Amino acid sequence: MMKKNRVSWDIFCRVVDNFGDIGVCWRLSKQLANEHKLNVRLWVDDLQVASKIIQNLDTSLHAQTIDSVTIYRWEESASAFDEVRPAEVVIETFACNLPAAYLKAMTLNKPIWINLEYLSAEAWINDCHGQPSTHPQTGLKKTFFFPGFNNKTGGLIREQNLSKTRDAAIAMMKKLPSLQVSLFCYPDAPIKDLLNTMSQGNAPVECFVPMDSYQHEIAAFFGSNAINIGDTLNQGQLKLTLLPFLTQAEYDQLLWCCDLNFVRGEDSWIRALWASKPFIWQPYRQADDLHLEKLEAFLKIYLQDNPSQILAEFSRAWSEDGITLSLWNRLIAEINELNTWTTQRSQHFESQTDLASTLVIFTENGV
Ligand code: TRH
Repeated sequence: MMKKNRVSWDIFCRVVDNFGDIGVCWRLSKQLANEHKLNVRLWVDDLQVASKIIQNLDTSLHAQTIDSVTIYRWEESASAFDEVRPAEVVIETFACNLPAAYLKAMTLNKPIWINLEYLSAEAWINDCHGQPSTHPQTGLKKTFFFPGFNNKTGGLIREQNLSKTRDAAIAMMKKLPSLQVSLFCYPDAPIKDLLNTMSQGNAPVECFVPMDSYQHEIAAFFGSNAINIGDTLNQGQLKLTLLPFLTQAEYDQLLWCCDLNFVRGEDSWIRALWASKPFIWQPYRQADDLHLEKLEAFLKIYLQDNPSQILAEFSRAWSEDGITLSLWNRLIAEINELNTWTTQRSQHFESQTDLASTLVIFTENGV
């Protein structure tokens, strides 16, 4: 079959909640533009939030190019897309619903239309990945594209040079006497219980917390009414430092230099996987405890054949408010063996085709 190289791509990102939507879209956009040499336009509805992730973004501009990606403010006005010719590939991320005028214009040049879904480890996505559907109003074909942890899915976002860069950075880091931990979670996590177990645990801990929405809980734990970026607070075995919200690249480096990482949502989850260190993932809370099903699905595929149960038990405790001192002491007692395991698991998933590549392959194969 003749391969057709479709070079113009439009990616639509609606910032729903937190940073993962734009975190994922920005990483993917840069990779498609710089590794696959595609002309990528990233349409974002909230440039204010996006500026936390996209360095040097000027939130006053309608259009600007950064890292070879042209970023547009996604204006909601009915006429905003009247003059916009759809790209050859349109990626609607997380079912964000395309602008009506743009969708109408798509009926003229009939681009490849992909709906990029949220990441999940659940088995059902294997059967749903790549499934087409016909848009009722326009008759256009839309394909559902699921990121995932095996080759029946679209794969995971991973830059080409990531593992080499990580390994070089880790090789330069010296082992410190205390356990180095990074903490990025949702405010509903049992933060005080975790800090309590760290302070009473069997080993000294240095915990690094990038600024987010739970510094009040952290300050309260230390009996302080406020904690500011750069502050270091001590209690028992615990020394905690509040960091600024880091760039994505800096955050990767934090994950690489820590012995244990607490992550959440979607993008930091996978960055922790690639950091190859032990990590505890907190899924975004959903109704009817669906997030716990997502957690179990991930633990099942990530921890298969691992003789120890501690990562699974601690992960459940973190999402279900069950943190105890004995769990913490078991986790840190096994941290070296766990690091060997997580390094192997990272290598396993690195052997999978990455998401940007599977998207390009899909669009080249003429759909
Ligand atoms: O911010 P999140 O909770 O976003 C989540 C996910 O998008 C999830 O899929 C969605 O359902 C939910 O929102 C509504 O977590 P996530 O996905 O890890 O995104 C955080 C981004 O922030 C990620 O790209 C990493 C980046 N980051 C930094 O750049 N600097 C930092 O200091 C930290 C802690 C994170």
